[in-house]
Amino acid sequence: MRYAVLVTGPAGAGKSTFSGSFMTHLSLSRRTAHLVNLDPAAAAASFEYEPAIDIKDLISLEDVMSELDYGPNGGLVYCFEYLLQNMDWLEEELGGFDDDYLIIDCPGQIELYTHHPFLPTLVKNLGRMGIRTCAVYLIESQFMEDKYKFFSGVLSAMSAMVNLEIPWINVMSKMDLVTSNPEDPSGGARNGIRGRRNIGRYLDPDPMLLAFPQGHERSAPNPRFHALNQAIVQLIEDHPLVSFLPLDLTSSDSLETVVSHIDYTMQYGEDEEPKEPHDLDDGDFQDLE
Ligand SMILES: Nc1nc2c(ncn2[C@@H]2O[C@H](COP(=O)(O)OP(=O)(O)OP(=O)(O)O)[C@@H](O)[C@H]2O)c(=O)[nH]1
Ligand SMILES: [Mg+2]
Repeated sequence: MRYAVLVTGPAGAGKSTFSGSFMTHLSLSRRTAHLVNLDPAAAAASFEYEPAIDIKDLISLEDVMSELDYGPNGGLVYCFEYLLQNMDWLEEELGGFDDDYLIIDCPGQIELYTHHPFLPTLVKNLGRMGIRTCAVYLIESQFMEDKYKFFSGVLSAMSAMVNLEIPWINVMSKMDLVTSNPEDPSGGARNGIRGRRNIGRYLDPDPMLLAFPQGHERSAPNPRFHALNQAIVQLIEDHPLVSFLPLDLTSSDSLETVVSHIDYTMQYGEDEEPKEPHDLDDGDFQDLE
């Protein structure tokens, strides 16, 4: 059985950094993993590990921009469309990896997750090749700075989830930036991020955070926005899938927890049959006779 983890999320969420730490974690656990880079704009220096498969071997943003005169955003869309038309390239590259674990580092363009057909097509192709795939969606702890930023993060995660329809884990990355000092009277506000005593409300969202506009808790909210906010609150309340696992890369326990959730979500190793005695050659019992 082959497994693939799509590491997704908005720009700068920490996808490449997490992919590197994930690789290290698996190799320390004596598991073989390969890094796949799907970001045609990624600088070689951004990888802790050399990617085993790299979209830049097929097409790079730099070439598209210089040769076709595209700007950076149009150029990226061109690269993804080019990859979609050349899925056989990816299939061939992936063909060499049996029984392995692929960590697929995705680009950070938000349109890839909300409406572009690139990832759904990729996921379909992986499924057809018998690769069990799950997605990890990272948003960074700065999203907890205020509730509006936070809910835009939640909604982007939900939008990506409905676009992909595969097993899914949301992760709140860069938790090392959140102060751990409960005595800190600013509650972490010095860093612009809430302290740990408040983060429970964010990791397991309390939809009522959105029910009143900021700074207007006591005054009557604009009825039209109030109705919209209530509808969003209801949606999030009815949708038990949107909660976040905290990820602090300075703690190996934290990484371990995220990896075990990924394994569980993908049912990693469940198909490996335990070796029953009757599966063994007769020769194996010689010493017992
Ligand atoms: N403090 C802290 N910084 C981090 C962490 N993870 C990543 N960063 C920093 O955040 C920035 C972006 O990290 P990347 O891993 O490149 O993020 P990315 O999601 O791959 O970015 P794009 O590919 O450009 O979308 C870098 O400056 C990292 O050093 C983390 O766990 N803690
Ligand atoms: Mg990256």
